[in-house]
Amino acid sequence: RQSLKIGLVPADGIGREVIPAARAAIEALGSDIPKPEFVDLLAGFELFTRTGTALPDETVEALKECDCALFGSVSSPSKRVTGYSSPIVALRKKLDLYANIRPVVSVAPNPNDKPSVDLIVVRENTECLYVKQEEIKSTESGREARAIRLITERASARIGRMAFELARARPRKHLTIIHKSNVLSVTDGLFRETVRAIPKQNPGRYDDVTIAEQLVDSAVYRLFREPQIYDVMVAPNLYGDIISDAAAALVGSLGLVPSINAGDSFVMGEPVHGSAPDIAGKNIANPIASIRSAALMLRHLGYGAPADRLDKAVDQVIREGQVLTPDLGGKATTQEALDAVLRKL
Ligand code: NAD
Ligand code: K
Ligand code: MN
Repeated sequence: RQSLKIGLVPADGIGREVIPAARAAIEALGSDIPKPEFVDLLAGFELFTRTGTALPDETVEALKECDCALFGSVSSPSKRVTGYSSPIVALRKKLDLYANIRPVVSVAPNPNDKPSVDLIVVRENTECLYVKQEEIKSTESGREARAIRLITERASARIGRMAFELARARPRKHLTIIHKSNVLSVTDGLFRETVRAIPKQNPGRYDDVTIAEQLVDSAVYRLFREPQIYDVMVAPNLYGDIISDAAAALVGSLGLVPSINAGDSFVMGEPVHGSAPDIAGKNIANPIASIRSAALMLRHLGYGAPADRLDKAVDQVIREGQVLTPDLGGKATTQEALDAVLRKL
């Protein structure tokens, strides 16, 4: 590659503060990566309120021309708004980004120590309740709402393979399958059974991977009590969403946790957090989740060394504890936290 075409979709709220920070961090990598060429793209609820579309076709088409992308966050209202639908949920489907990979890692106090939390949530990214097929009707006893929860063998198998591949590449090689098939024996039963069948379909490949499974509620409980038992966790969409926010609390802030939305031919980095309306516009959002998302994206594309450089710079800033944003107990602005990372680079 001569250059790296990177689509930038900051979208709403603090997305507009943290995605420019990630861009600056990528630029600071210099000749470690092919020359980045950024493409600014629109999406989001604010765009919807101005123009009536949350995800313009031009944005989707432009992304298809990019090598990779970074997405910020959208402000999806909790009340139904006619004509609006979350652009990030739509983008994951349109670009077939079927895996949401969310490493949650604490920074060890000493560079030679092991982090106390070091796990990856592998979240299925296209189905489950996020197919958003909901309906409501009036009955004699009041309104009744239902939703379809779709679990397919195809999507469960591909997310399962992704999880096994990640597990076998890690030192501990341990995979936990998260489900609730004691109650949802048909849907979660299919997810569990499909993931479990993967080693048999790939004889020898996953012999070193140890497999555990856990009901989602007790998994959250154990996550808080003994996070060190987890290595790679694979889950249907909604459970994966919830577990990763919960795990973020263990490492200090949602503002630290990155992700990539990955498919077979495209990758989009994205901080796990949302648009944080409570702090938006104040220049105090933590840019680290987005900088780490850029690192994950680069690593996924094969640029492991520059990705490590970014991660090391971030770790140093956290460890030194001098320039931290308020979510981590500090007083730094987004720009000051970014500058601290850039200095380490
Ligand atoms: P949120 O993740 O936006 O915020 C939760 C809490 O964490 C808030 O107190 C916020 O200030 C804090 N926080 C989050 N990111 C931070 C950062 N980088 N630095 C410092 N503090 C940070 O979740 P929410 O408040 O439940 O949702 C707000 C909006 O975001 C909603 O409209 C929701 O739909 C949307 N959302 C979008 C995405 C996405 O874009 N993929 C994900 C989650 C939520
Ligand atoms: K986000
Ligand atoms: Mn979430």
